[in-house]
Amino acid sequence: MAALPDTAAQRAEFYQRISEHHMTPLWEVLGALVPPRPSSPALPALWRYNNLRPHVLDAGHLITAEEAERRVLVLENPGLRGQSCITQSLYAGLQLILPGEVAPAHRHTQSALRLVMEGQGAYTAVDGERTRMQRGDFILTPAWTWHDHGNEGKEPVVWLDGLDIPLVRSFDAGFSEKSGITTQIPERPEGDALARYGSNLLPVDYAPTAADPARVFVYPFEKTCEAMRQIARTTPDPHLGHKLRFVNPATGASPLPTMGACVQRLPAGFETRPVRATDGTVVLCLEGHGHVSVGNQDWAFGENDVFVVPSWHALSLHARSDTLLFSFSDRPVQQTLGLLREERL
Ligand code: 1HN
Repeated sequence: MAALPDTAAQRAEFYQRISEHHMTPLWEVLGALVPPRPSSPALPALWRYNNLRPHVLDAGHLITAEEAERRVLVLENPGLRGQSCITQSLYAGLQLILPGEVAPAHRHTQSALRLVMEGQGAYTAVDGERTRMQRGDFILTPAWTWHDHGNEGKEPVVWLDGLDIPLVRSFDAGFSEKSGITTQIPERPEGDALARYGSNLLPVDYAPTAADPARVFVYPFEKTCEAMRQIARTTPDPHLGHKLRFVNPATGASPLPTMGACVQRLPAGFETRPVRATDGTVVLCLEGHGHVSVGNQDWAFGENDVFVVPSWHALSLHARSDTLLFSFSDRPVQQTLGLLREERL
């Protein structure tokens, strides 16, 4: 029942009075604070790489990687413009590095992941070890690790960055530091971390603690493809197709504490049953093409297209050809906090 006119006026006057003391009535906001189910301000959205690519390359004419520190075009959720967010907890952007350029070494408490989309010849260095970036490689920059990038090749290199920036911002726990050196001098040969920590082997005296960053920091596309090719010979799950999550091979835990990542393969013609989950998810199409439906939106998608599935929006996928998708979300945080809910419809 609506309040009587004089009651409404009295309440408004009361709200005014208490406002001076920095107080506000809970009953006016309770429903929004504690919704019966997630009702995200984030919207489903899809970014077509063919439309983005020319603008990403244009940025290369306007600013150098070194001047920008990181030359990135942020993918802003249309429901969250101005906040540098793709979901309420996650940031995503497309980074460009041109031949001969470097992006100087720095570190921050925000964790980053990268998925290489295009181009050959770039490297990234994490805490003294380089890896050459190949298309489809999944690369980690754990919190507070030194990292820099460079392009020693002949082509522009573009990758998707995912960071937990909004999450760290919600804790007001952000620190960053620029290194005195632009480019880290390699302390170990390329491939060292993968050999020591990612080959079903571990150094005999290695006992990681919860706070230690993952030592493996690259998941080569070749290895991911080989695993997916192998499991594709079995029957796909009706909701997921063939879907695996990336792990820290030394612990089996998520490679980053704040962001989980998966690879999913759908055979040509396969249509998934709808799934909804509380972890808003960013998806990148690595191979193939198809149709995606998110809530009541749907789009065709193809190679290098990126789309976002906000919390509690039903997702279903229809592969028109053999399709490989990379995705990331804040799932490990929600699992740790006991918040994750998932419904297979
Ligand atoms: C960052 O350090 C990178 O290292 C990319 O490539 C994007 C966005 C915000 C803050 C730091 C990188 C970033 C970032």
